[in-house]
Amino acid sequence: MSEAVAETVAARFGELYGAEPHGVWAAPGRVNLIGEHTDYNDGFVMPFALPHIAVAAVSRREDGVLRLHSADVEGGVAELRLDDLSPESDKNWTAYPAGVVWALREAGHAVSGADIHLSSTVPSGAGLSSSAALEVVVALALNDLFSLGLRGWQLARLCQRAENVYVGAPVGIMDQTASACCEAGHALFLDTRDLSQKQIPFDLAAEGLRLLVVDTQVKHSHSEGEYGKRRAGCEKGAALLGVNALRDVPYGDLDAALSRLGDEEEVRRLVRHIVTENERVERVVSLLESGDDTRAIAPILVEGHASLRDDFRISCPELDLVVDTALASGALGARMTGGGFGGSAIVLTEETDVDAITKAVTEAFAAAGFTTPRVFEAVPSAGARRLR
Ligand code: GAF
Repeated sequence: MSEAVAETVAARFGELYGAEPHGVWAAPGRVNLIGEHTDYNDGFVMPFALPHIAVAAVSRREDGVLRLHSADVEGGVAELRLDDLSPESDKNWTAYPAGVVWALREAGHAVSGADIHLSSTVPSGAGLSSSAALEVVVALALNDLFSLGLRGWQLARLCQRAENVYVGAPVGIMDQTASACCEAGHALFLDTRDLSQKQIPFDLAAEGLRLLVVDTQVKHSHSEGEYGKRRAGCEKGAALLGVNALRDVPYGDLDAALSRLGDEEEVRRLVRHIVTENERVERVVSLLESGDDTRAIAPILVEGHASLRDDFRISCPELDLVVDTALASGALGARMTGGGFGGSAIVLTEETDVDAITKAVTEAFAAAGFTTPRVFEAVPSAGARRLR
């Protein structure tokens, strides 16, 4: 399948730029199994890659020009001069690939220009890391074409810098690392403090299980204020507690830490979510590593959703409706995934209950007057790679 996609994207590159591309690369979107908003607190996360990919056909240039085109956005080829790239100057989709070029050059890597055509199957604004997929596919292509020799986690760091500084969204490091480093059939246990990683086998089908993604179709964006407010609140909590990051508050010290926060009720809630969420990731990892029944992780997913809804306060009626309806229709576990305020939820279920749950959620959305959700099965897939 990837070969056919590479062929199509390369052919379109040829029409746009009048020559064969020097190569074609792919980078996936992700869902996060557990560990939400922990990544900018130096904590733990556990995403896996989706089969949905951003694909880039790219050729190297030597003349300081960057040309960009997307199959997914109306409009022609955008032409930029590398020397003119400057943070927060671009509010369009082109800021993601241009930001990566800017970040590579800012870090001292000799990138002298490129022609790029992009095409993505990662739903945008659905909390499935469509932006990270775009960034990582461009970073990987340039890494290869300019022989930069950077590893996956290094590309992820540069992509995060592009998004933080060039695009202006204060995101953590999870999505870019997931897109760059995930492996098929595995979830990625990532320590966001030092980016140490462990690939955890995650084969739901072997146990008669499925993981559904329910895209609520409620769009969200991290450059809007609420994500940044949560991040600032967590940083305030760490400062009040005298630690570098909330990662440094041990789970066993949570009550004492909360009492030290006195009447800072908002900060207390944020701290409680982060400290308990890190502990939930550790519990999920140890259950999966023990080789026990994967069903055992389901209640932890449900706890995680309650914490995001009640303490971190980033759920929304549509996400809550997915979780409540799925659980009432026989799902083993469910939670929102990603940044929140819309986007997607995940549902862990027996294979035999997939249809009933999909029907129940779709009907509940119709009854509530919400836009019809998009439901699909998530299979842990490969990370970023060269297709040709
Ligand atoms: C978004 C961000 F981009 C990630 O860095 C992470 O914080 C996530 O929200 C929440 O876990 O996807």
